[in-house]
Amino acid sequence: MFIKTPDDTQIMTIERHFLEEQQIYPEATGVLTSLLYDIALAGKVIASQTTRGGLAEILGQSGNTNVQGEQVMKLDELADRMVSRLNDHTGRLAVMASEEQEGIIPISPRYPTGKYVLLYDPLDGSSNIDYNVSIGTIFAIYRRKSEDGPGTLDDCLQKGRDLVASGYLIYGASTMLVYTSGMGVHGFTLDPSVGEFLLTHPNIRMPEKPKYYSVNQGYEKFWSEGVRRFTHYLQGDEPDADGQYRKGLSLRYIGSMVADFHRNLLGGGVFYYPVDNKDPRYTQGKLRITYEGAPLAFITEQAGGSSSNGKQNLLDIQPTSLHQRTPLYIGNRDLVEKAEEFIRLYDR
Ligand code: P6P
Repeated sequence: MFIKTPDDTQIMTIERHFLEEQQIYPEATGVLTSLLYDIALAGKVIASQTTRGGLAEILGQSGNTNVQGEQVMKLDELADRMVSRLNDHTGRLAVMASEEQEGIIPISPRYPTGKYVLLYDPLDGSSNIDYNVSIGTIFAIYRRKSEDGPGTLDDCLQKGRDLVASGYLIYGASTMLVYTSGMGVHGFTLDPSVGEFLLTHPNIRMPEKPKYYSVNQGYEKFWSEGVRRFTHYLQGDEPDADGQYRKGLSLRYIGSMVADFHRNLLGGGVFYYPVDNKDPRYTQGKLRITYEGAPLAFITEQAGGSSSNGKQNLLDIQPTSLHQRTPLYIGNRDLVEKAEEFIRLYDR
C-alpha cells in the first residue's frame, strides 16, 4: 500500500515494503524484516562515507591486508565494521561471516543469539574506490541449521538454494538497495534528503533480450578453449554447436562486480569471471560462492535469469569453506546455458 504525499505522489518506503512482504507470511515474527532493515541502515551509513571518500580522507590503503592477501582500503574496514556492529547485538543472528574476516564472526555471549545467519561482502569492488567507480555491499541471509547456542561454521556453509533473502547495495550516482526474499526482486533508491530508501524498481525482471557481455577480456589468453569460443560467440564471430551465429553483444566491464551485475540485471546480459590460469589464486575463479556468487544467483533466478560455475547452477553448490572461490557465469538464462555448452564441448 503506497503512502500518499500531500501532492498525491505515491511513495513506498523500504520499511513499509518489508512489512507488507512480512504480512504475506502469517507465521512471520518480524525478525527477518528487522534484519533487512538493519542492513538497509548499514547501507545508508556506508553510502554517507563512500560519497564523501575524497573529502573525508578515508580513501587509500589502511595498511592492513585481508584474508585474501589484498590491501584493505579504509572504507573496506569501515563498511565491515558498520555491518557487523549494527548486527552483532540485536539477537537476530546466530553467527556472521565477512569477506574481510578469516573466520566466522561469533555473537558475543553478552548478547542473545537469533535464528538467522548473515554473510556479507562489505565493499565489493573496493580496488576501484580511488577512481570514483561504483562499488557495493552484498549480503546473504540463511536460517541457522544448528539448534541453539553459538552459531557455527556449518551454519555459514549452506547452499544458495537455502537462502532466505539476499541482495546488494550499490553506491554509485545514486545509492540503491536491491533484494529478494523469494518474492521477486525489488529495487529501492536512497533519497538522501529524507534518508529513506524509496521503491523505484518493483518486481525487476532481467530483459529477455541481452545487450551486454561483461568479462575482463584482457585475460583471454589465460582462459580455456571453451570460454574463449563462448566469448567469440557472444561477439558474433563463433558459431554454436548447431552452427548458428548470434548478433554480437556490447562489451561492458567495470571491474566492480556489483556494478557490472546491476547493469546486466536491468539492461540484460551476462557477467562471467572464469577460471584463469594467470593467477595461481584464481585457478577456481576469483569470486567467492558464499557471499558473492550465491546471493547474486538468488537475485538472478528470481529475476528470470540463471547462473552457473560452468557445469552446475551456483545455487546448487555446497560450499566447503568460507572464502571458497568459484568460476561464475550469471545473467541471461540462454547465455549461461551457452557458456555451459561451449565448456562441455571444448573443455573435456
Ligand atoms: P579483475 C573487485 O576486486 C572484484 O572482486 C569484483 O568486484 C570484480 O568483478 C573483479 O574483482 C574484477 O577482477 O581481475 O577483472 O580486476
